[in-house]
Amino acid sequence: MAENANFYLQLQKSFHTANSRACISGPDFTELSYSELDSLTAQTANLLKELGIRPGARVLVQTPKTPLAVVLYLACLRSGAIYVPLNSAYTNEELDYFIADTEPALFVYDPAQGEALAPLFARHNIPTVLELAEDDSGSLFNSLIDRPAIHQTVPVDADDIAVIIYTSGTTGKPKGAMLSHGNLCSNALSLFSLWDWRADDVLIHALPIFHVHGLFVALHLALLGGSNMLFLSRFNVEQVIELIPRATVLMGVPTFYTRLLQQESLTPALCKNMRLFVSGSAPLLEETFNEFAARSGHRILERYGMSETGMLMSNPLDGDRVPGTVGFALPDVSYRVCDDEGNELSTDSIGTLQVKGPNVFKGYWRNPEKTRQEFADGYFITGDLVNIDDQDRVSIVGRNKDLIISGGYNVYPKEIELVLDEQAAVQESAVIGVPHPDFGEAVVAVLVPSSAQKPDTQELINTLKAQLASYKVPKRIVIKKELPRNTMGKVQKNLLRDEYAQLFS
Ligand code: MCA
Ligand code: AMP
Repeated sequence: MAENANFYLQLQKSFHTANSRACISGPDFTELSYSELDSLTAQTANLLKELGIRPGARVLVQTPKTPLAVVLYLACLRSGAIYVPLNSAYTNEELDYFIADTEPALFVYDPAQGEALAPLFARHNIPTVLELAEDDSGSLFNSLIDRPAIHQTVPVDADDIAVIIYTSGTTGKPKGAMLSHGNLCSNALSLFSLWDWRADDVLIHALPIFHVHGLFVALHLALLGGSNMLFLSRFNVEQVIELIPRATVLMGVPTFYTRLLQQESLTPALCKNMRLFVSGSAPLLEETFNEFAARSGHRILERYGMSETGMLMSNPLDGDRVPGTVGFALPDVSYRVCDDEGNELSTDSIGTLQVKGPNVFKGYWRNPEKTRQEFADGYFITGDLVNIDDQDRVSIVGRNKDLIISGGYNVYPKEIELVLDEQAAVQESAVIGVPHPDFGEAVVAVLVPSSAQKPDTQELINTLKAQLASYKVPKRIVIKKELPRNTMGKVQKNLLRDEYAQLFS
């Protein structure tokens, strides 16, 4: 019989070694040791079993970031259930789609949202719902009492799905990227070795745990190391400054670093125990890299990845970290660069990056058509435009997809344009990203009104806020008589981006 490829078993090796060492520490809760974490995941996995959550069943999760939320994720791995984390900013409209698409056996939610969720619970037949509040209280916690703290981790194949991460798309509807136990394990082990992770590393964990960066890269490395995490429910720059002297590693999106740079207390002396600052999820500006090096004494390590693939490229731990580049392919990642027709180019040309490796996902949930479209000859088409130098160092120079990255969150313009175009006051819209000093890029909507009367932009913002997560809502709406178009009739967003490039400067 094939070996049990459950990723939890890989993590559990370090849990046993770390034993009474602190795993999760934080300002708002009692410290959790590795042996306590292991027992709690066993109790939770036993609960899932009693609730009839079978391997392959979906567990949909939209909760605050707490220690028990980490336990729930690990318990899903242990049970062979498919964990589906959702951004806590998603509105009911967005949730409705995720519930219908995943047909969850269990939905774990924040009781603070309970009343608002009632219509959704009435509309969908979800077999079990449980609460998980920001202080870890609620029916999930209450249901664990008296559950046995021993659980036989469910056997899975490396290709069995562990997690579905939703990512939006150019057509507007989010798609669920299916990541297997093998995907998670290979990527975590690669990074663990590449970044020379140590048991005595102390990680400041200030990222959300519903995306790849916080859930996989940060959490997995700390757990594999049996290391201590200083766990914050969200990024708070003052708290991070306070924690830096006790920590060795911080992982963040570029906004973390631009906000840290605004703190006078950021000095080489403050950062003397740190060994690694990692940035990813969005481009890190060269000026941020340089300023941070001067102010902290550390050269940020920038790496690049995607929800569908986990991490793909990384600047070196030892050796030159070059600003504006994302470094080299991880050892088990192979790639090619192609033109728009899919013809392979020599690596010194600019083209779309395509990748292959044990980290590449198994396809989109219930969407074989989309999966087929995004692969070519076994390579996943990233949609990122790259340039690779003669040393094999990769720079992301653009995107072949209409995507805005705001504070590390991906925003697909189409999703917002669809809502705007439905409004009576709007004839047509174009949503673009423009440079923003805090979020890197900010969402801006350019509108052509349907009548001579100017639309009430605040009303439009309120309409958008009711339907879309707040980070997707434009930071500014501008009105124009018409949108620039090329001879094919396509809106020339590049011209709009140029026109409004200074909007936030
Ligand atoms: C919050 N707001 C935002 C964002 N975050 N608006 C645009 N972009 C954002 N990222 C909204 C809030 O809803 C609020 O709106 C207003 O902006 C002010 O919020 P603020 O308090 O400043 O925000 P915050 O709570 O401090 O959050 C900013 C943040 C956060 C710390 C940058 O967005 C964050 O943690 N981002 C990390 C995202 C991440 O983990 N990405 C990894 C994806 P209002 O006032 O109207 O309510 S994984 C990935 O991309 C790949 C695989 C990879 O390579 O890692
Ligand atoms: P997601 O869809 O959330 O997985 O976001 C993945 C996308 O984020 C990639 O396709 C890139 O466009 C972008 N990305 C991630 N890391 C970086 C980086 N270091 N530099 C530039 N873009 C990045």
